[in-house]
Order: sequence, then structure tokens, then C-alpha cells
Amino acid sequence: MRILVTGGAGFIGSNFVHHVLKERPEARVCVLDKLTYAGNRASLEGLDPERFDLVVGDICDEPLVDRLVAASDAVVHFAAESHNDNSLTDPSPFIRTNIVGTAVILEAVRRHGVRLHHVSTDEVYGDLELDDPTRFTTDTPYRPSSPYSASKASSDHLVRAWVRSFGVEATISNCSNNYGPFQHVEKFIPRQITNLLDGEIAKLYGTGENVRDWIHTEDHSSAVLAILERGQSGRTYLIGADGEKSNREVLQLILELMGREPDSFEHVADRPGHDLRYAIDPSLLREELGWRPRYTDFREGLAATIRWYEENEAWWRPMKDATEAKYREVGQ
Ligand code: NAD
Ligand code: TDX
Repeated sequence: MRILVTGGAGFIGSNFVHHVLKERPEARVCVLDKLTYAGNRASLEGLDPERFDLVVGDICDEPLVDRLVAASDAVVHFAAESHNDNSLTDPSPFIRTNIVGTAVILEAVRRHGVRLHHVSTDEVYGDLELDDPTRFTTDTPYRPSSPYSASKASSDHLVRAWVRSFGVEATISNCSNNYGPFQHVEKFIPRQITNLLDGEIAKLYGTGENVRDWIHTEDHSSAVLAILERGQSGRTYLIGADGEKSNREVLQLILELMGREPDSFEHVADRPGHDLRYAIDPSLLREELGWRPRYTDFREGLAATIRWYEENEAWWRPMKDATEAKYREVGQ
């Protein structure tokens, strides 16, 4: 199988590329990635050049996408602008890449009859109250809050319209918050770890009571592969690993694992429109496809992630100063 992976030089896309090449010895992968500030060739090092190729380009480039899709058996679409905070400073790249780029991919898979898996987020469902006993299901109405989540919601709607109107063969997954190695230092967990490694203080938005539902990126990759191979076209699968934790809990675990005092962090300005709680009900994925997460011990997964950042400073150092400079401008 020849798989085109968009956004394969990003955090989750690169994990998926390594995962698929390891788990499916017959697979070949072509990555299409623009290498924005979030893309990194170094995340794809060590792959067999006989089975792997990186094309540096934009998913909005129609002739390029057409050519690459025509040469593929399936497309797994990860490419996106992915950071909520950036979407609050400048939404325009989110509209272009996440909405227009997805439409370009849909038109190409339609022309060439190629199977698509579209990677999306639980944030399309908005947020839940802290004491709400329910979790997100595929029946939860869309209610996105930020320009990022609204652009991802738009892309999901486009995929469903192309399935229904044009018979495109596509699946969608909406996953909860990922953690693990190779995540950009703008995101919550790597930002705190690298701040502490730099002798800087950890930063908690607002009260820190906001809850995220954490899943290891390896588990996200295994779920996407299961859906790609065995999911039913037209279906949406929610991916989650029962990992609900408040930001304060996660931060205090990082502080403990890194040998710091539990109160050695500061509260900084809250994110405007900050979603309170995400929680995924992954029953369909478990029941229909028999998928199970492997990284069920969050403490252990977090400790391994901390070790990875300790041992791989060369990977994250080049992006750290520019990231913190952007946060300083908005008081975070
Ligand atoms: P990331 O920001 O780490 O990586 C995004 C990648 O897309 C980068 O390599 C970037 O260079 C590339 N890209 C951006 N614009 C492009 C364009 N116009 N053309 C080609 N390539 C482009 O993001 P991530 O965290 O790995 O997220 C990957 C996908 O998973 C996204 O679609 C995101 O919405 C979704 N998702 C992420 C999470 C999470 O916790 N990070 C959770 C659920 C869903
Ligand atoms: O320094 C920080 N301090 C802090 O308290 C940062 C960077 C974040 N936070 C909070 C905000 C969120 O409540 O931590 C939580 C997680 O923040 P992010 O890492 O920015 O993730 P989030 O906004 O939840 O979105 C993530 O999960 C869903 C991904 O970035 C999205 O791409 C995905 O769709």
C-alpha cells in the first residue's frame, strides 16, 4: 500500500509514519509537508529511503496534491495549523490550511478514487462542564470555540459533504489531547518540561482547573491505522484513552517527576474563550474495531516523555526562544 501522509513532519504525523513503516513492512509512505514552524525533518530521521519519501510542499497547491494523490492508494490527512493560541493571534493560516487545504485534498481524492482518512480533534464539540457526567460521542453537536477548532469543524463538514454528495471513500477521527516525544514546545506539556530544564518557571493558564483527556501519540497512531484498514467509509470514530486530568494535576505531576516543589509554577493570563473540559467516549472504536490503548499508565508515559526532552535538547532547542518570545507578547 502506498500511503500519502500530509503533515507527516509534525508531532502526530511523524509518529504515524514511524508506526506504519514498523507495523506494516509492505507499506510505502510519501509525506507531503510544508515544513512550517511546526514541521521538522529531524522527526523523520532514520527511515528507509526505499520505503519513504518527503515532498516539501503545500496542501493548498492543487497540481502538486493532484500528482501525489494520483500515485497513492490512500491518504491520511494530518496537515493543519494546530495551536489554539496561535489561532487567537492570527486566524488566517488556519482558514487557509485547515479549510482550503482540506478541500484541495478532497477534490484530488474524488478525481482519483483514492481512500481518505481525515484526522480531526475533539475540540469540534466545544467543551463540557466539570461535573457533566456525559462525554463526547459522535452524536454530540458541533460547537467549536476557537478559530482553530472552528476551522477543524469546517474541514470535518467538508469531508462529510464529499462522502455524501460525491461518494468519496473517507473516514474521520476526532482525537483528544496527545502527549509524547517530538511535540512542539508551544504545547502545554513540552512547554513546562523545557521551561523547567531551562531553569524557568512553569506557566499555568488561569486557575488550571481546565480538564484535558490525554492519550499517548503512539495510541493515536495505532487507532488511525486500525480505522484506515478496517473502518467503514462515511463513519466517524472518536479516539480517546480515558485520560481526563486537570492542567493543574498534570503540571504537579511534571513538577514531582522533575524533582521540583509542587507550588513552583506561576499563574499567567488565561486563554481567551478557554475551553473548560474535553472528554471522549471511545466505545465505537473499541467495540467495532477492537482497538485498545497500550499507554494506560499516564505517570509512566509522562516520565518517559520528560526523559525524551532531557535527552533530545538538540531537537527542541532551535524552537524554544521564538516560542517563548511569542508567549511573552501576550503575557503568557
Ligand atoms: P503539528 O502542528 O505538530 O504538525 C502539523 C504539520 O502540518 C507540520 O509538520 C506542518 O509543517 C504541516 N503543515 C502545516 N500547514 C501545512 C500546509 N499548508 N501544507 C502542508 N503541510 C502543512 O500538529 P499535530 O499536533 O501533529 O496535529 C496533527 C493533526 O492532528 C492536526 O490535524 C490536528 O488538528 C490533529 N489533532 C491534534 C491533537 C493534538 O493533541 N496535538 C489532537 C487531536 C487532533
Ligand atoms: O503554557 C501553557 N499553560 C497552560 O495552562 C499552555 C501552552 C497551555 N496551557 C493549558 C491550555 C489548555 O487547557 O493547557 C491545556 C492544553 O493546551 P495546549 O497544549 O495548547 O492544547 P489544547 O489547546 O488543549 O489543544 C490540543 O489538543 C487538541 C492540541 O494543541 C490541538 O491541536 C488538538 O486539537
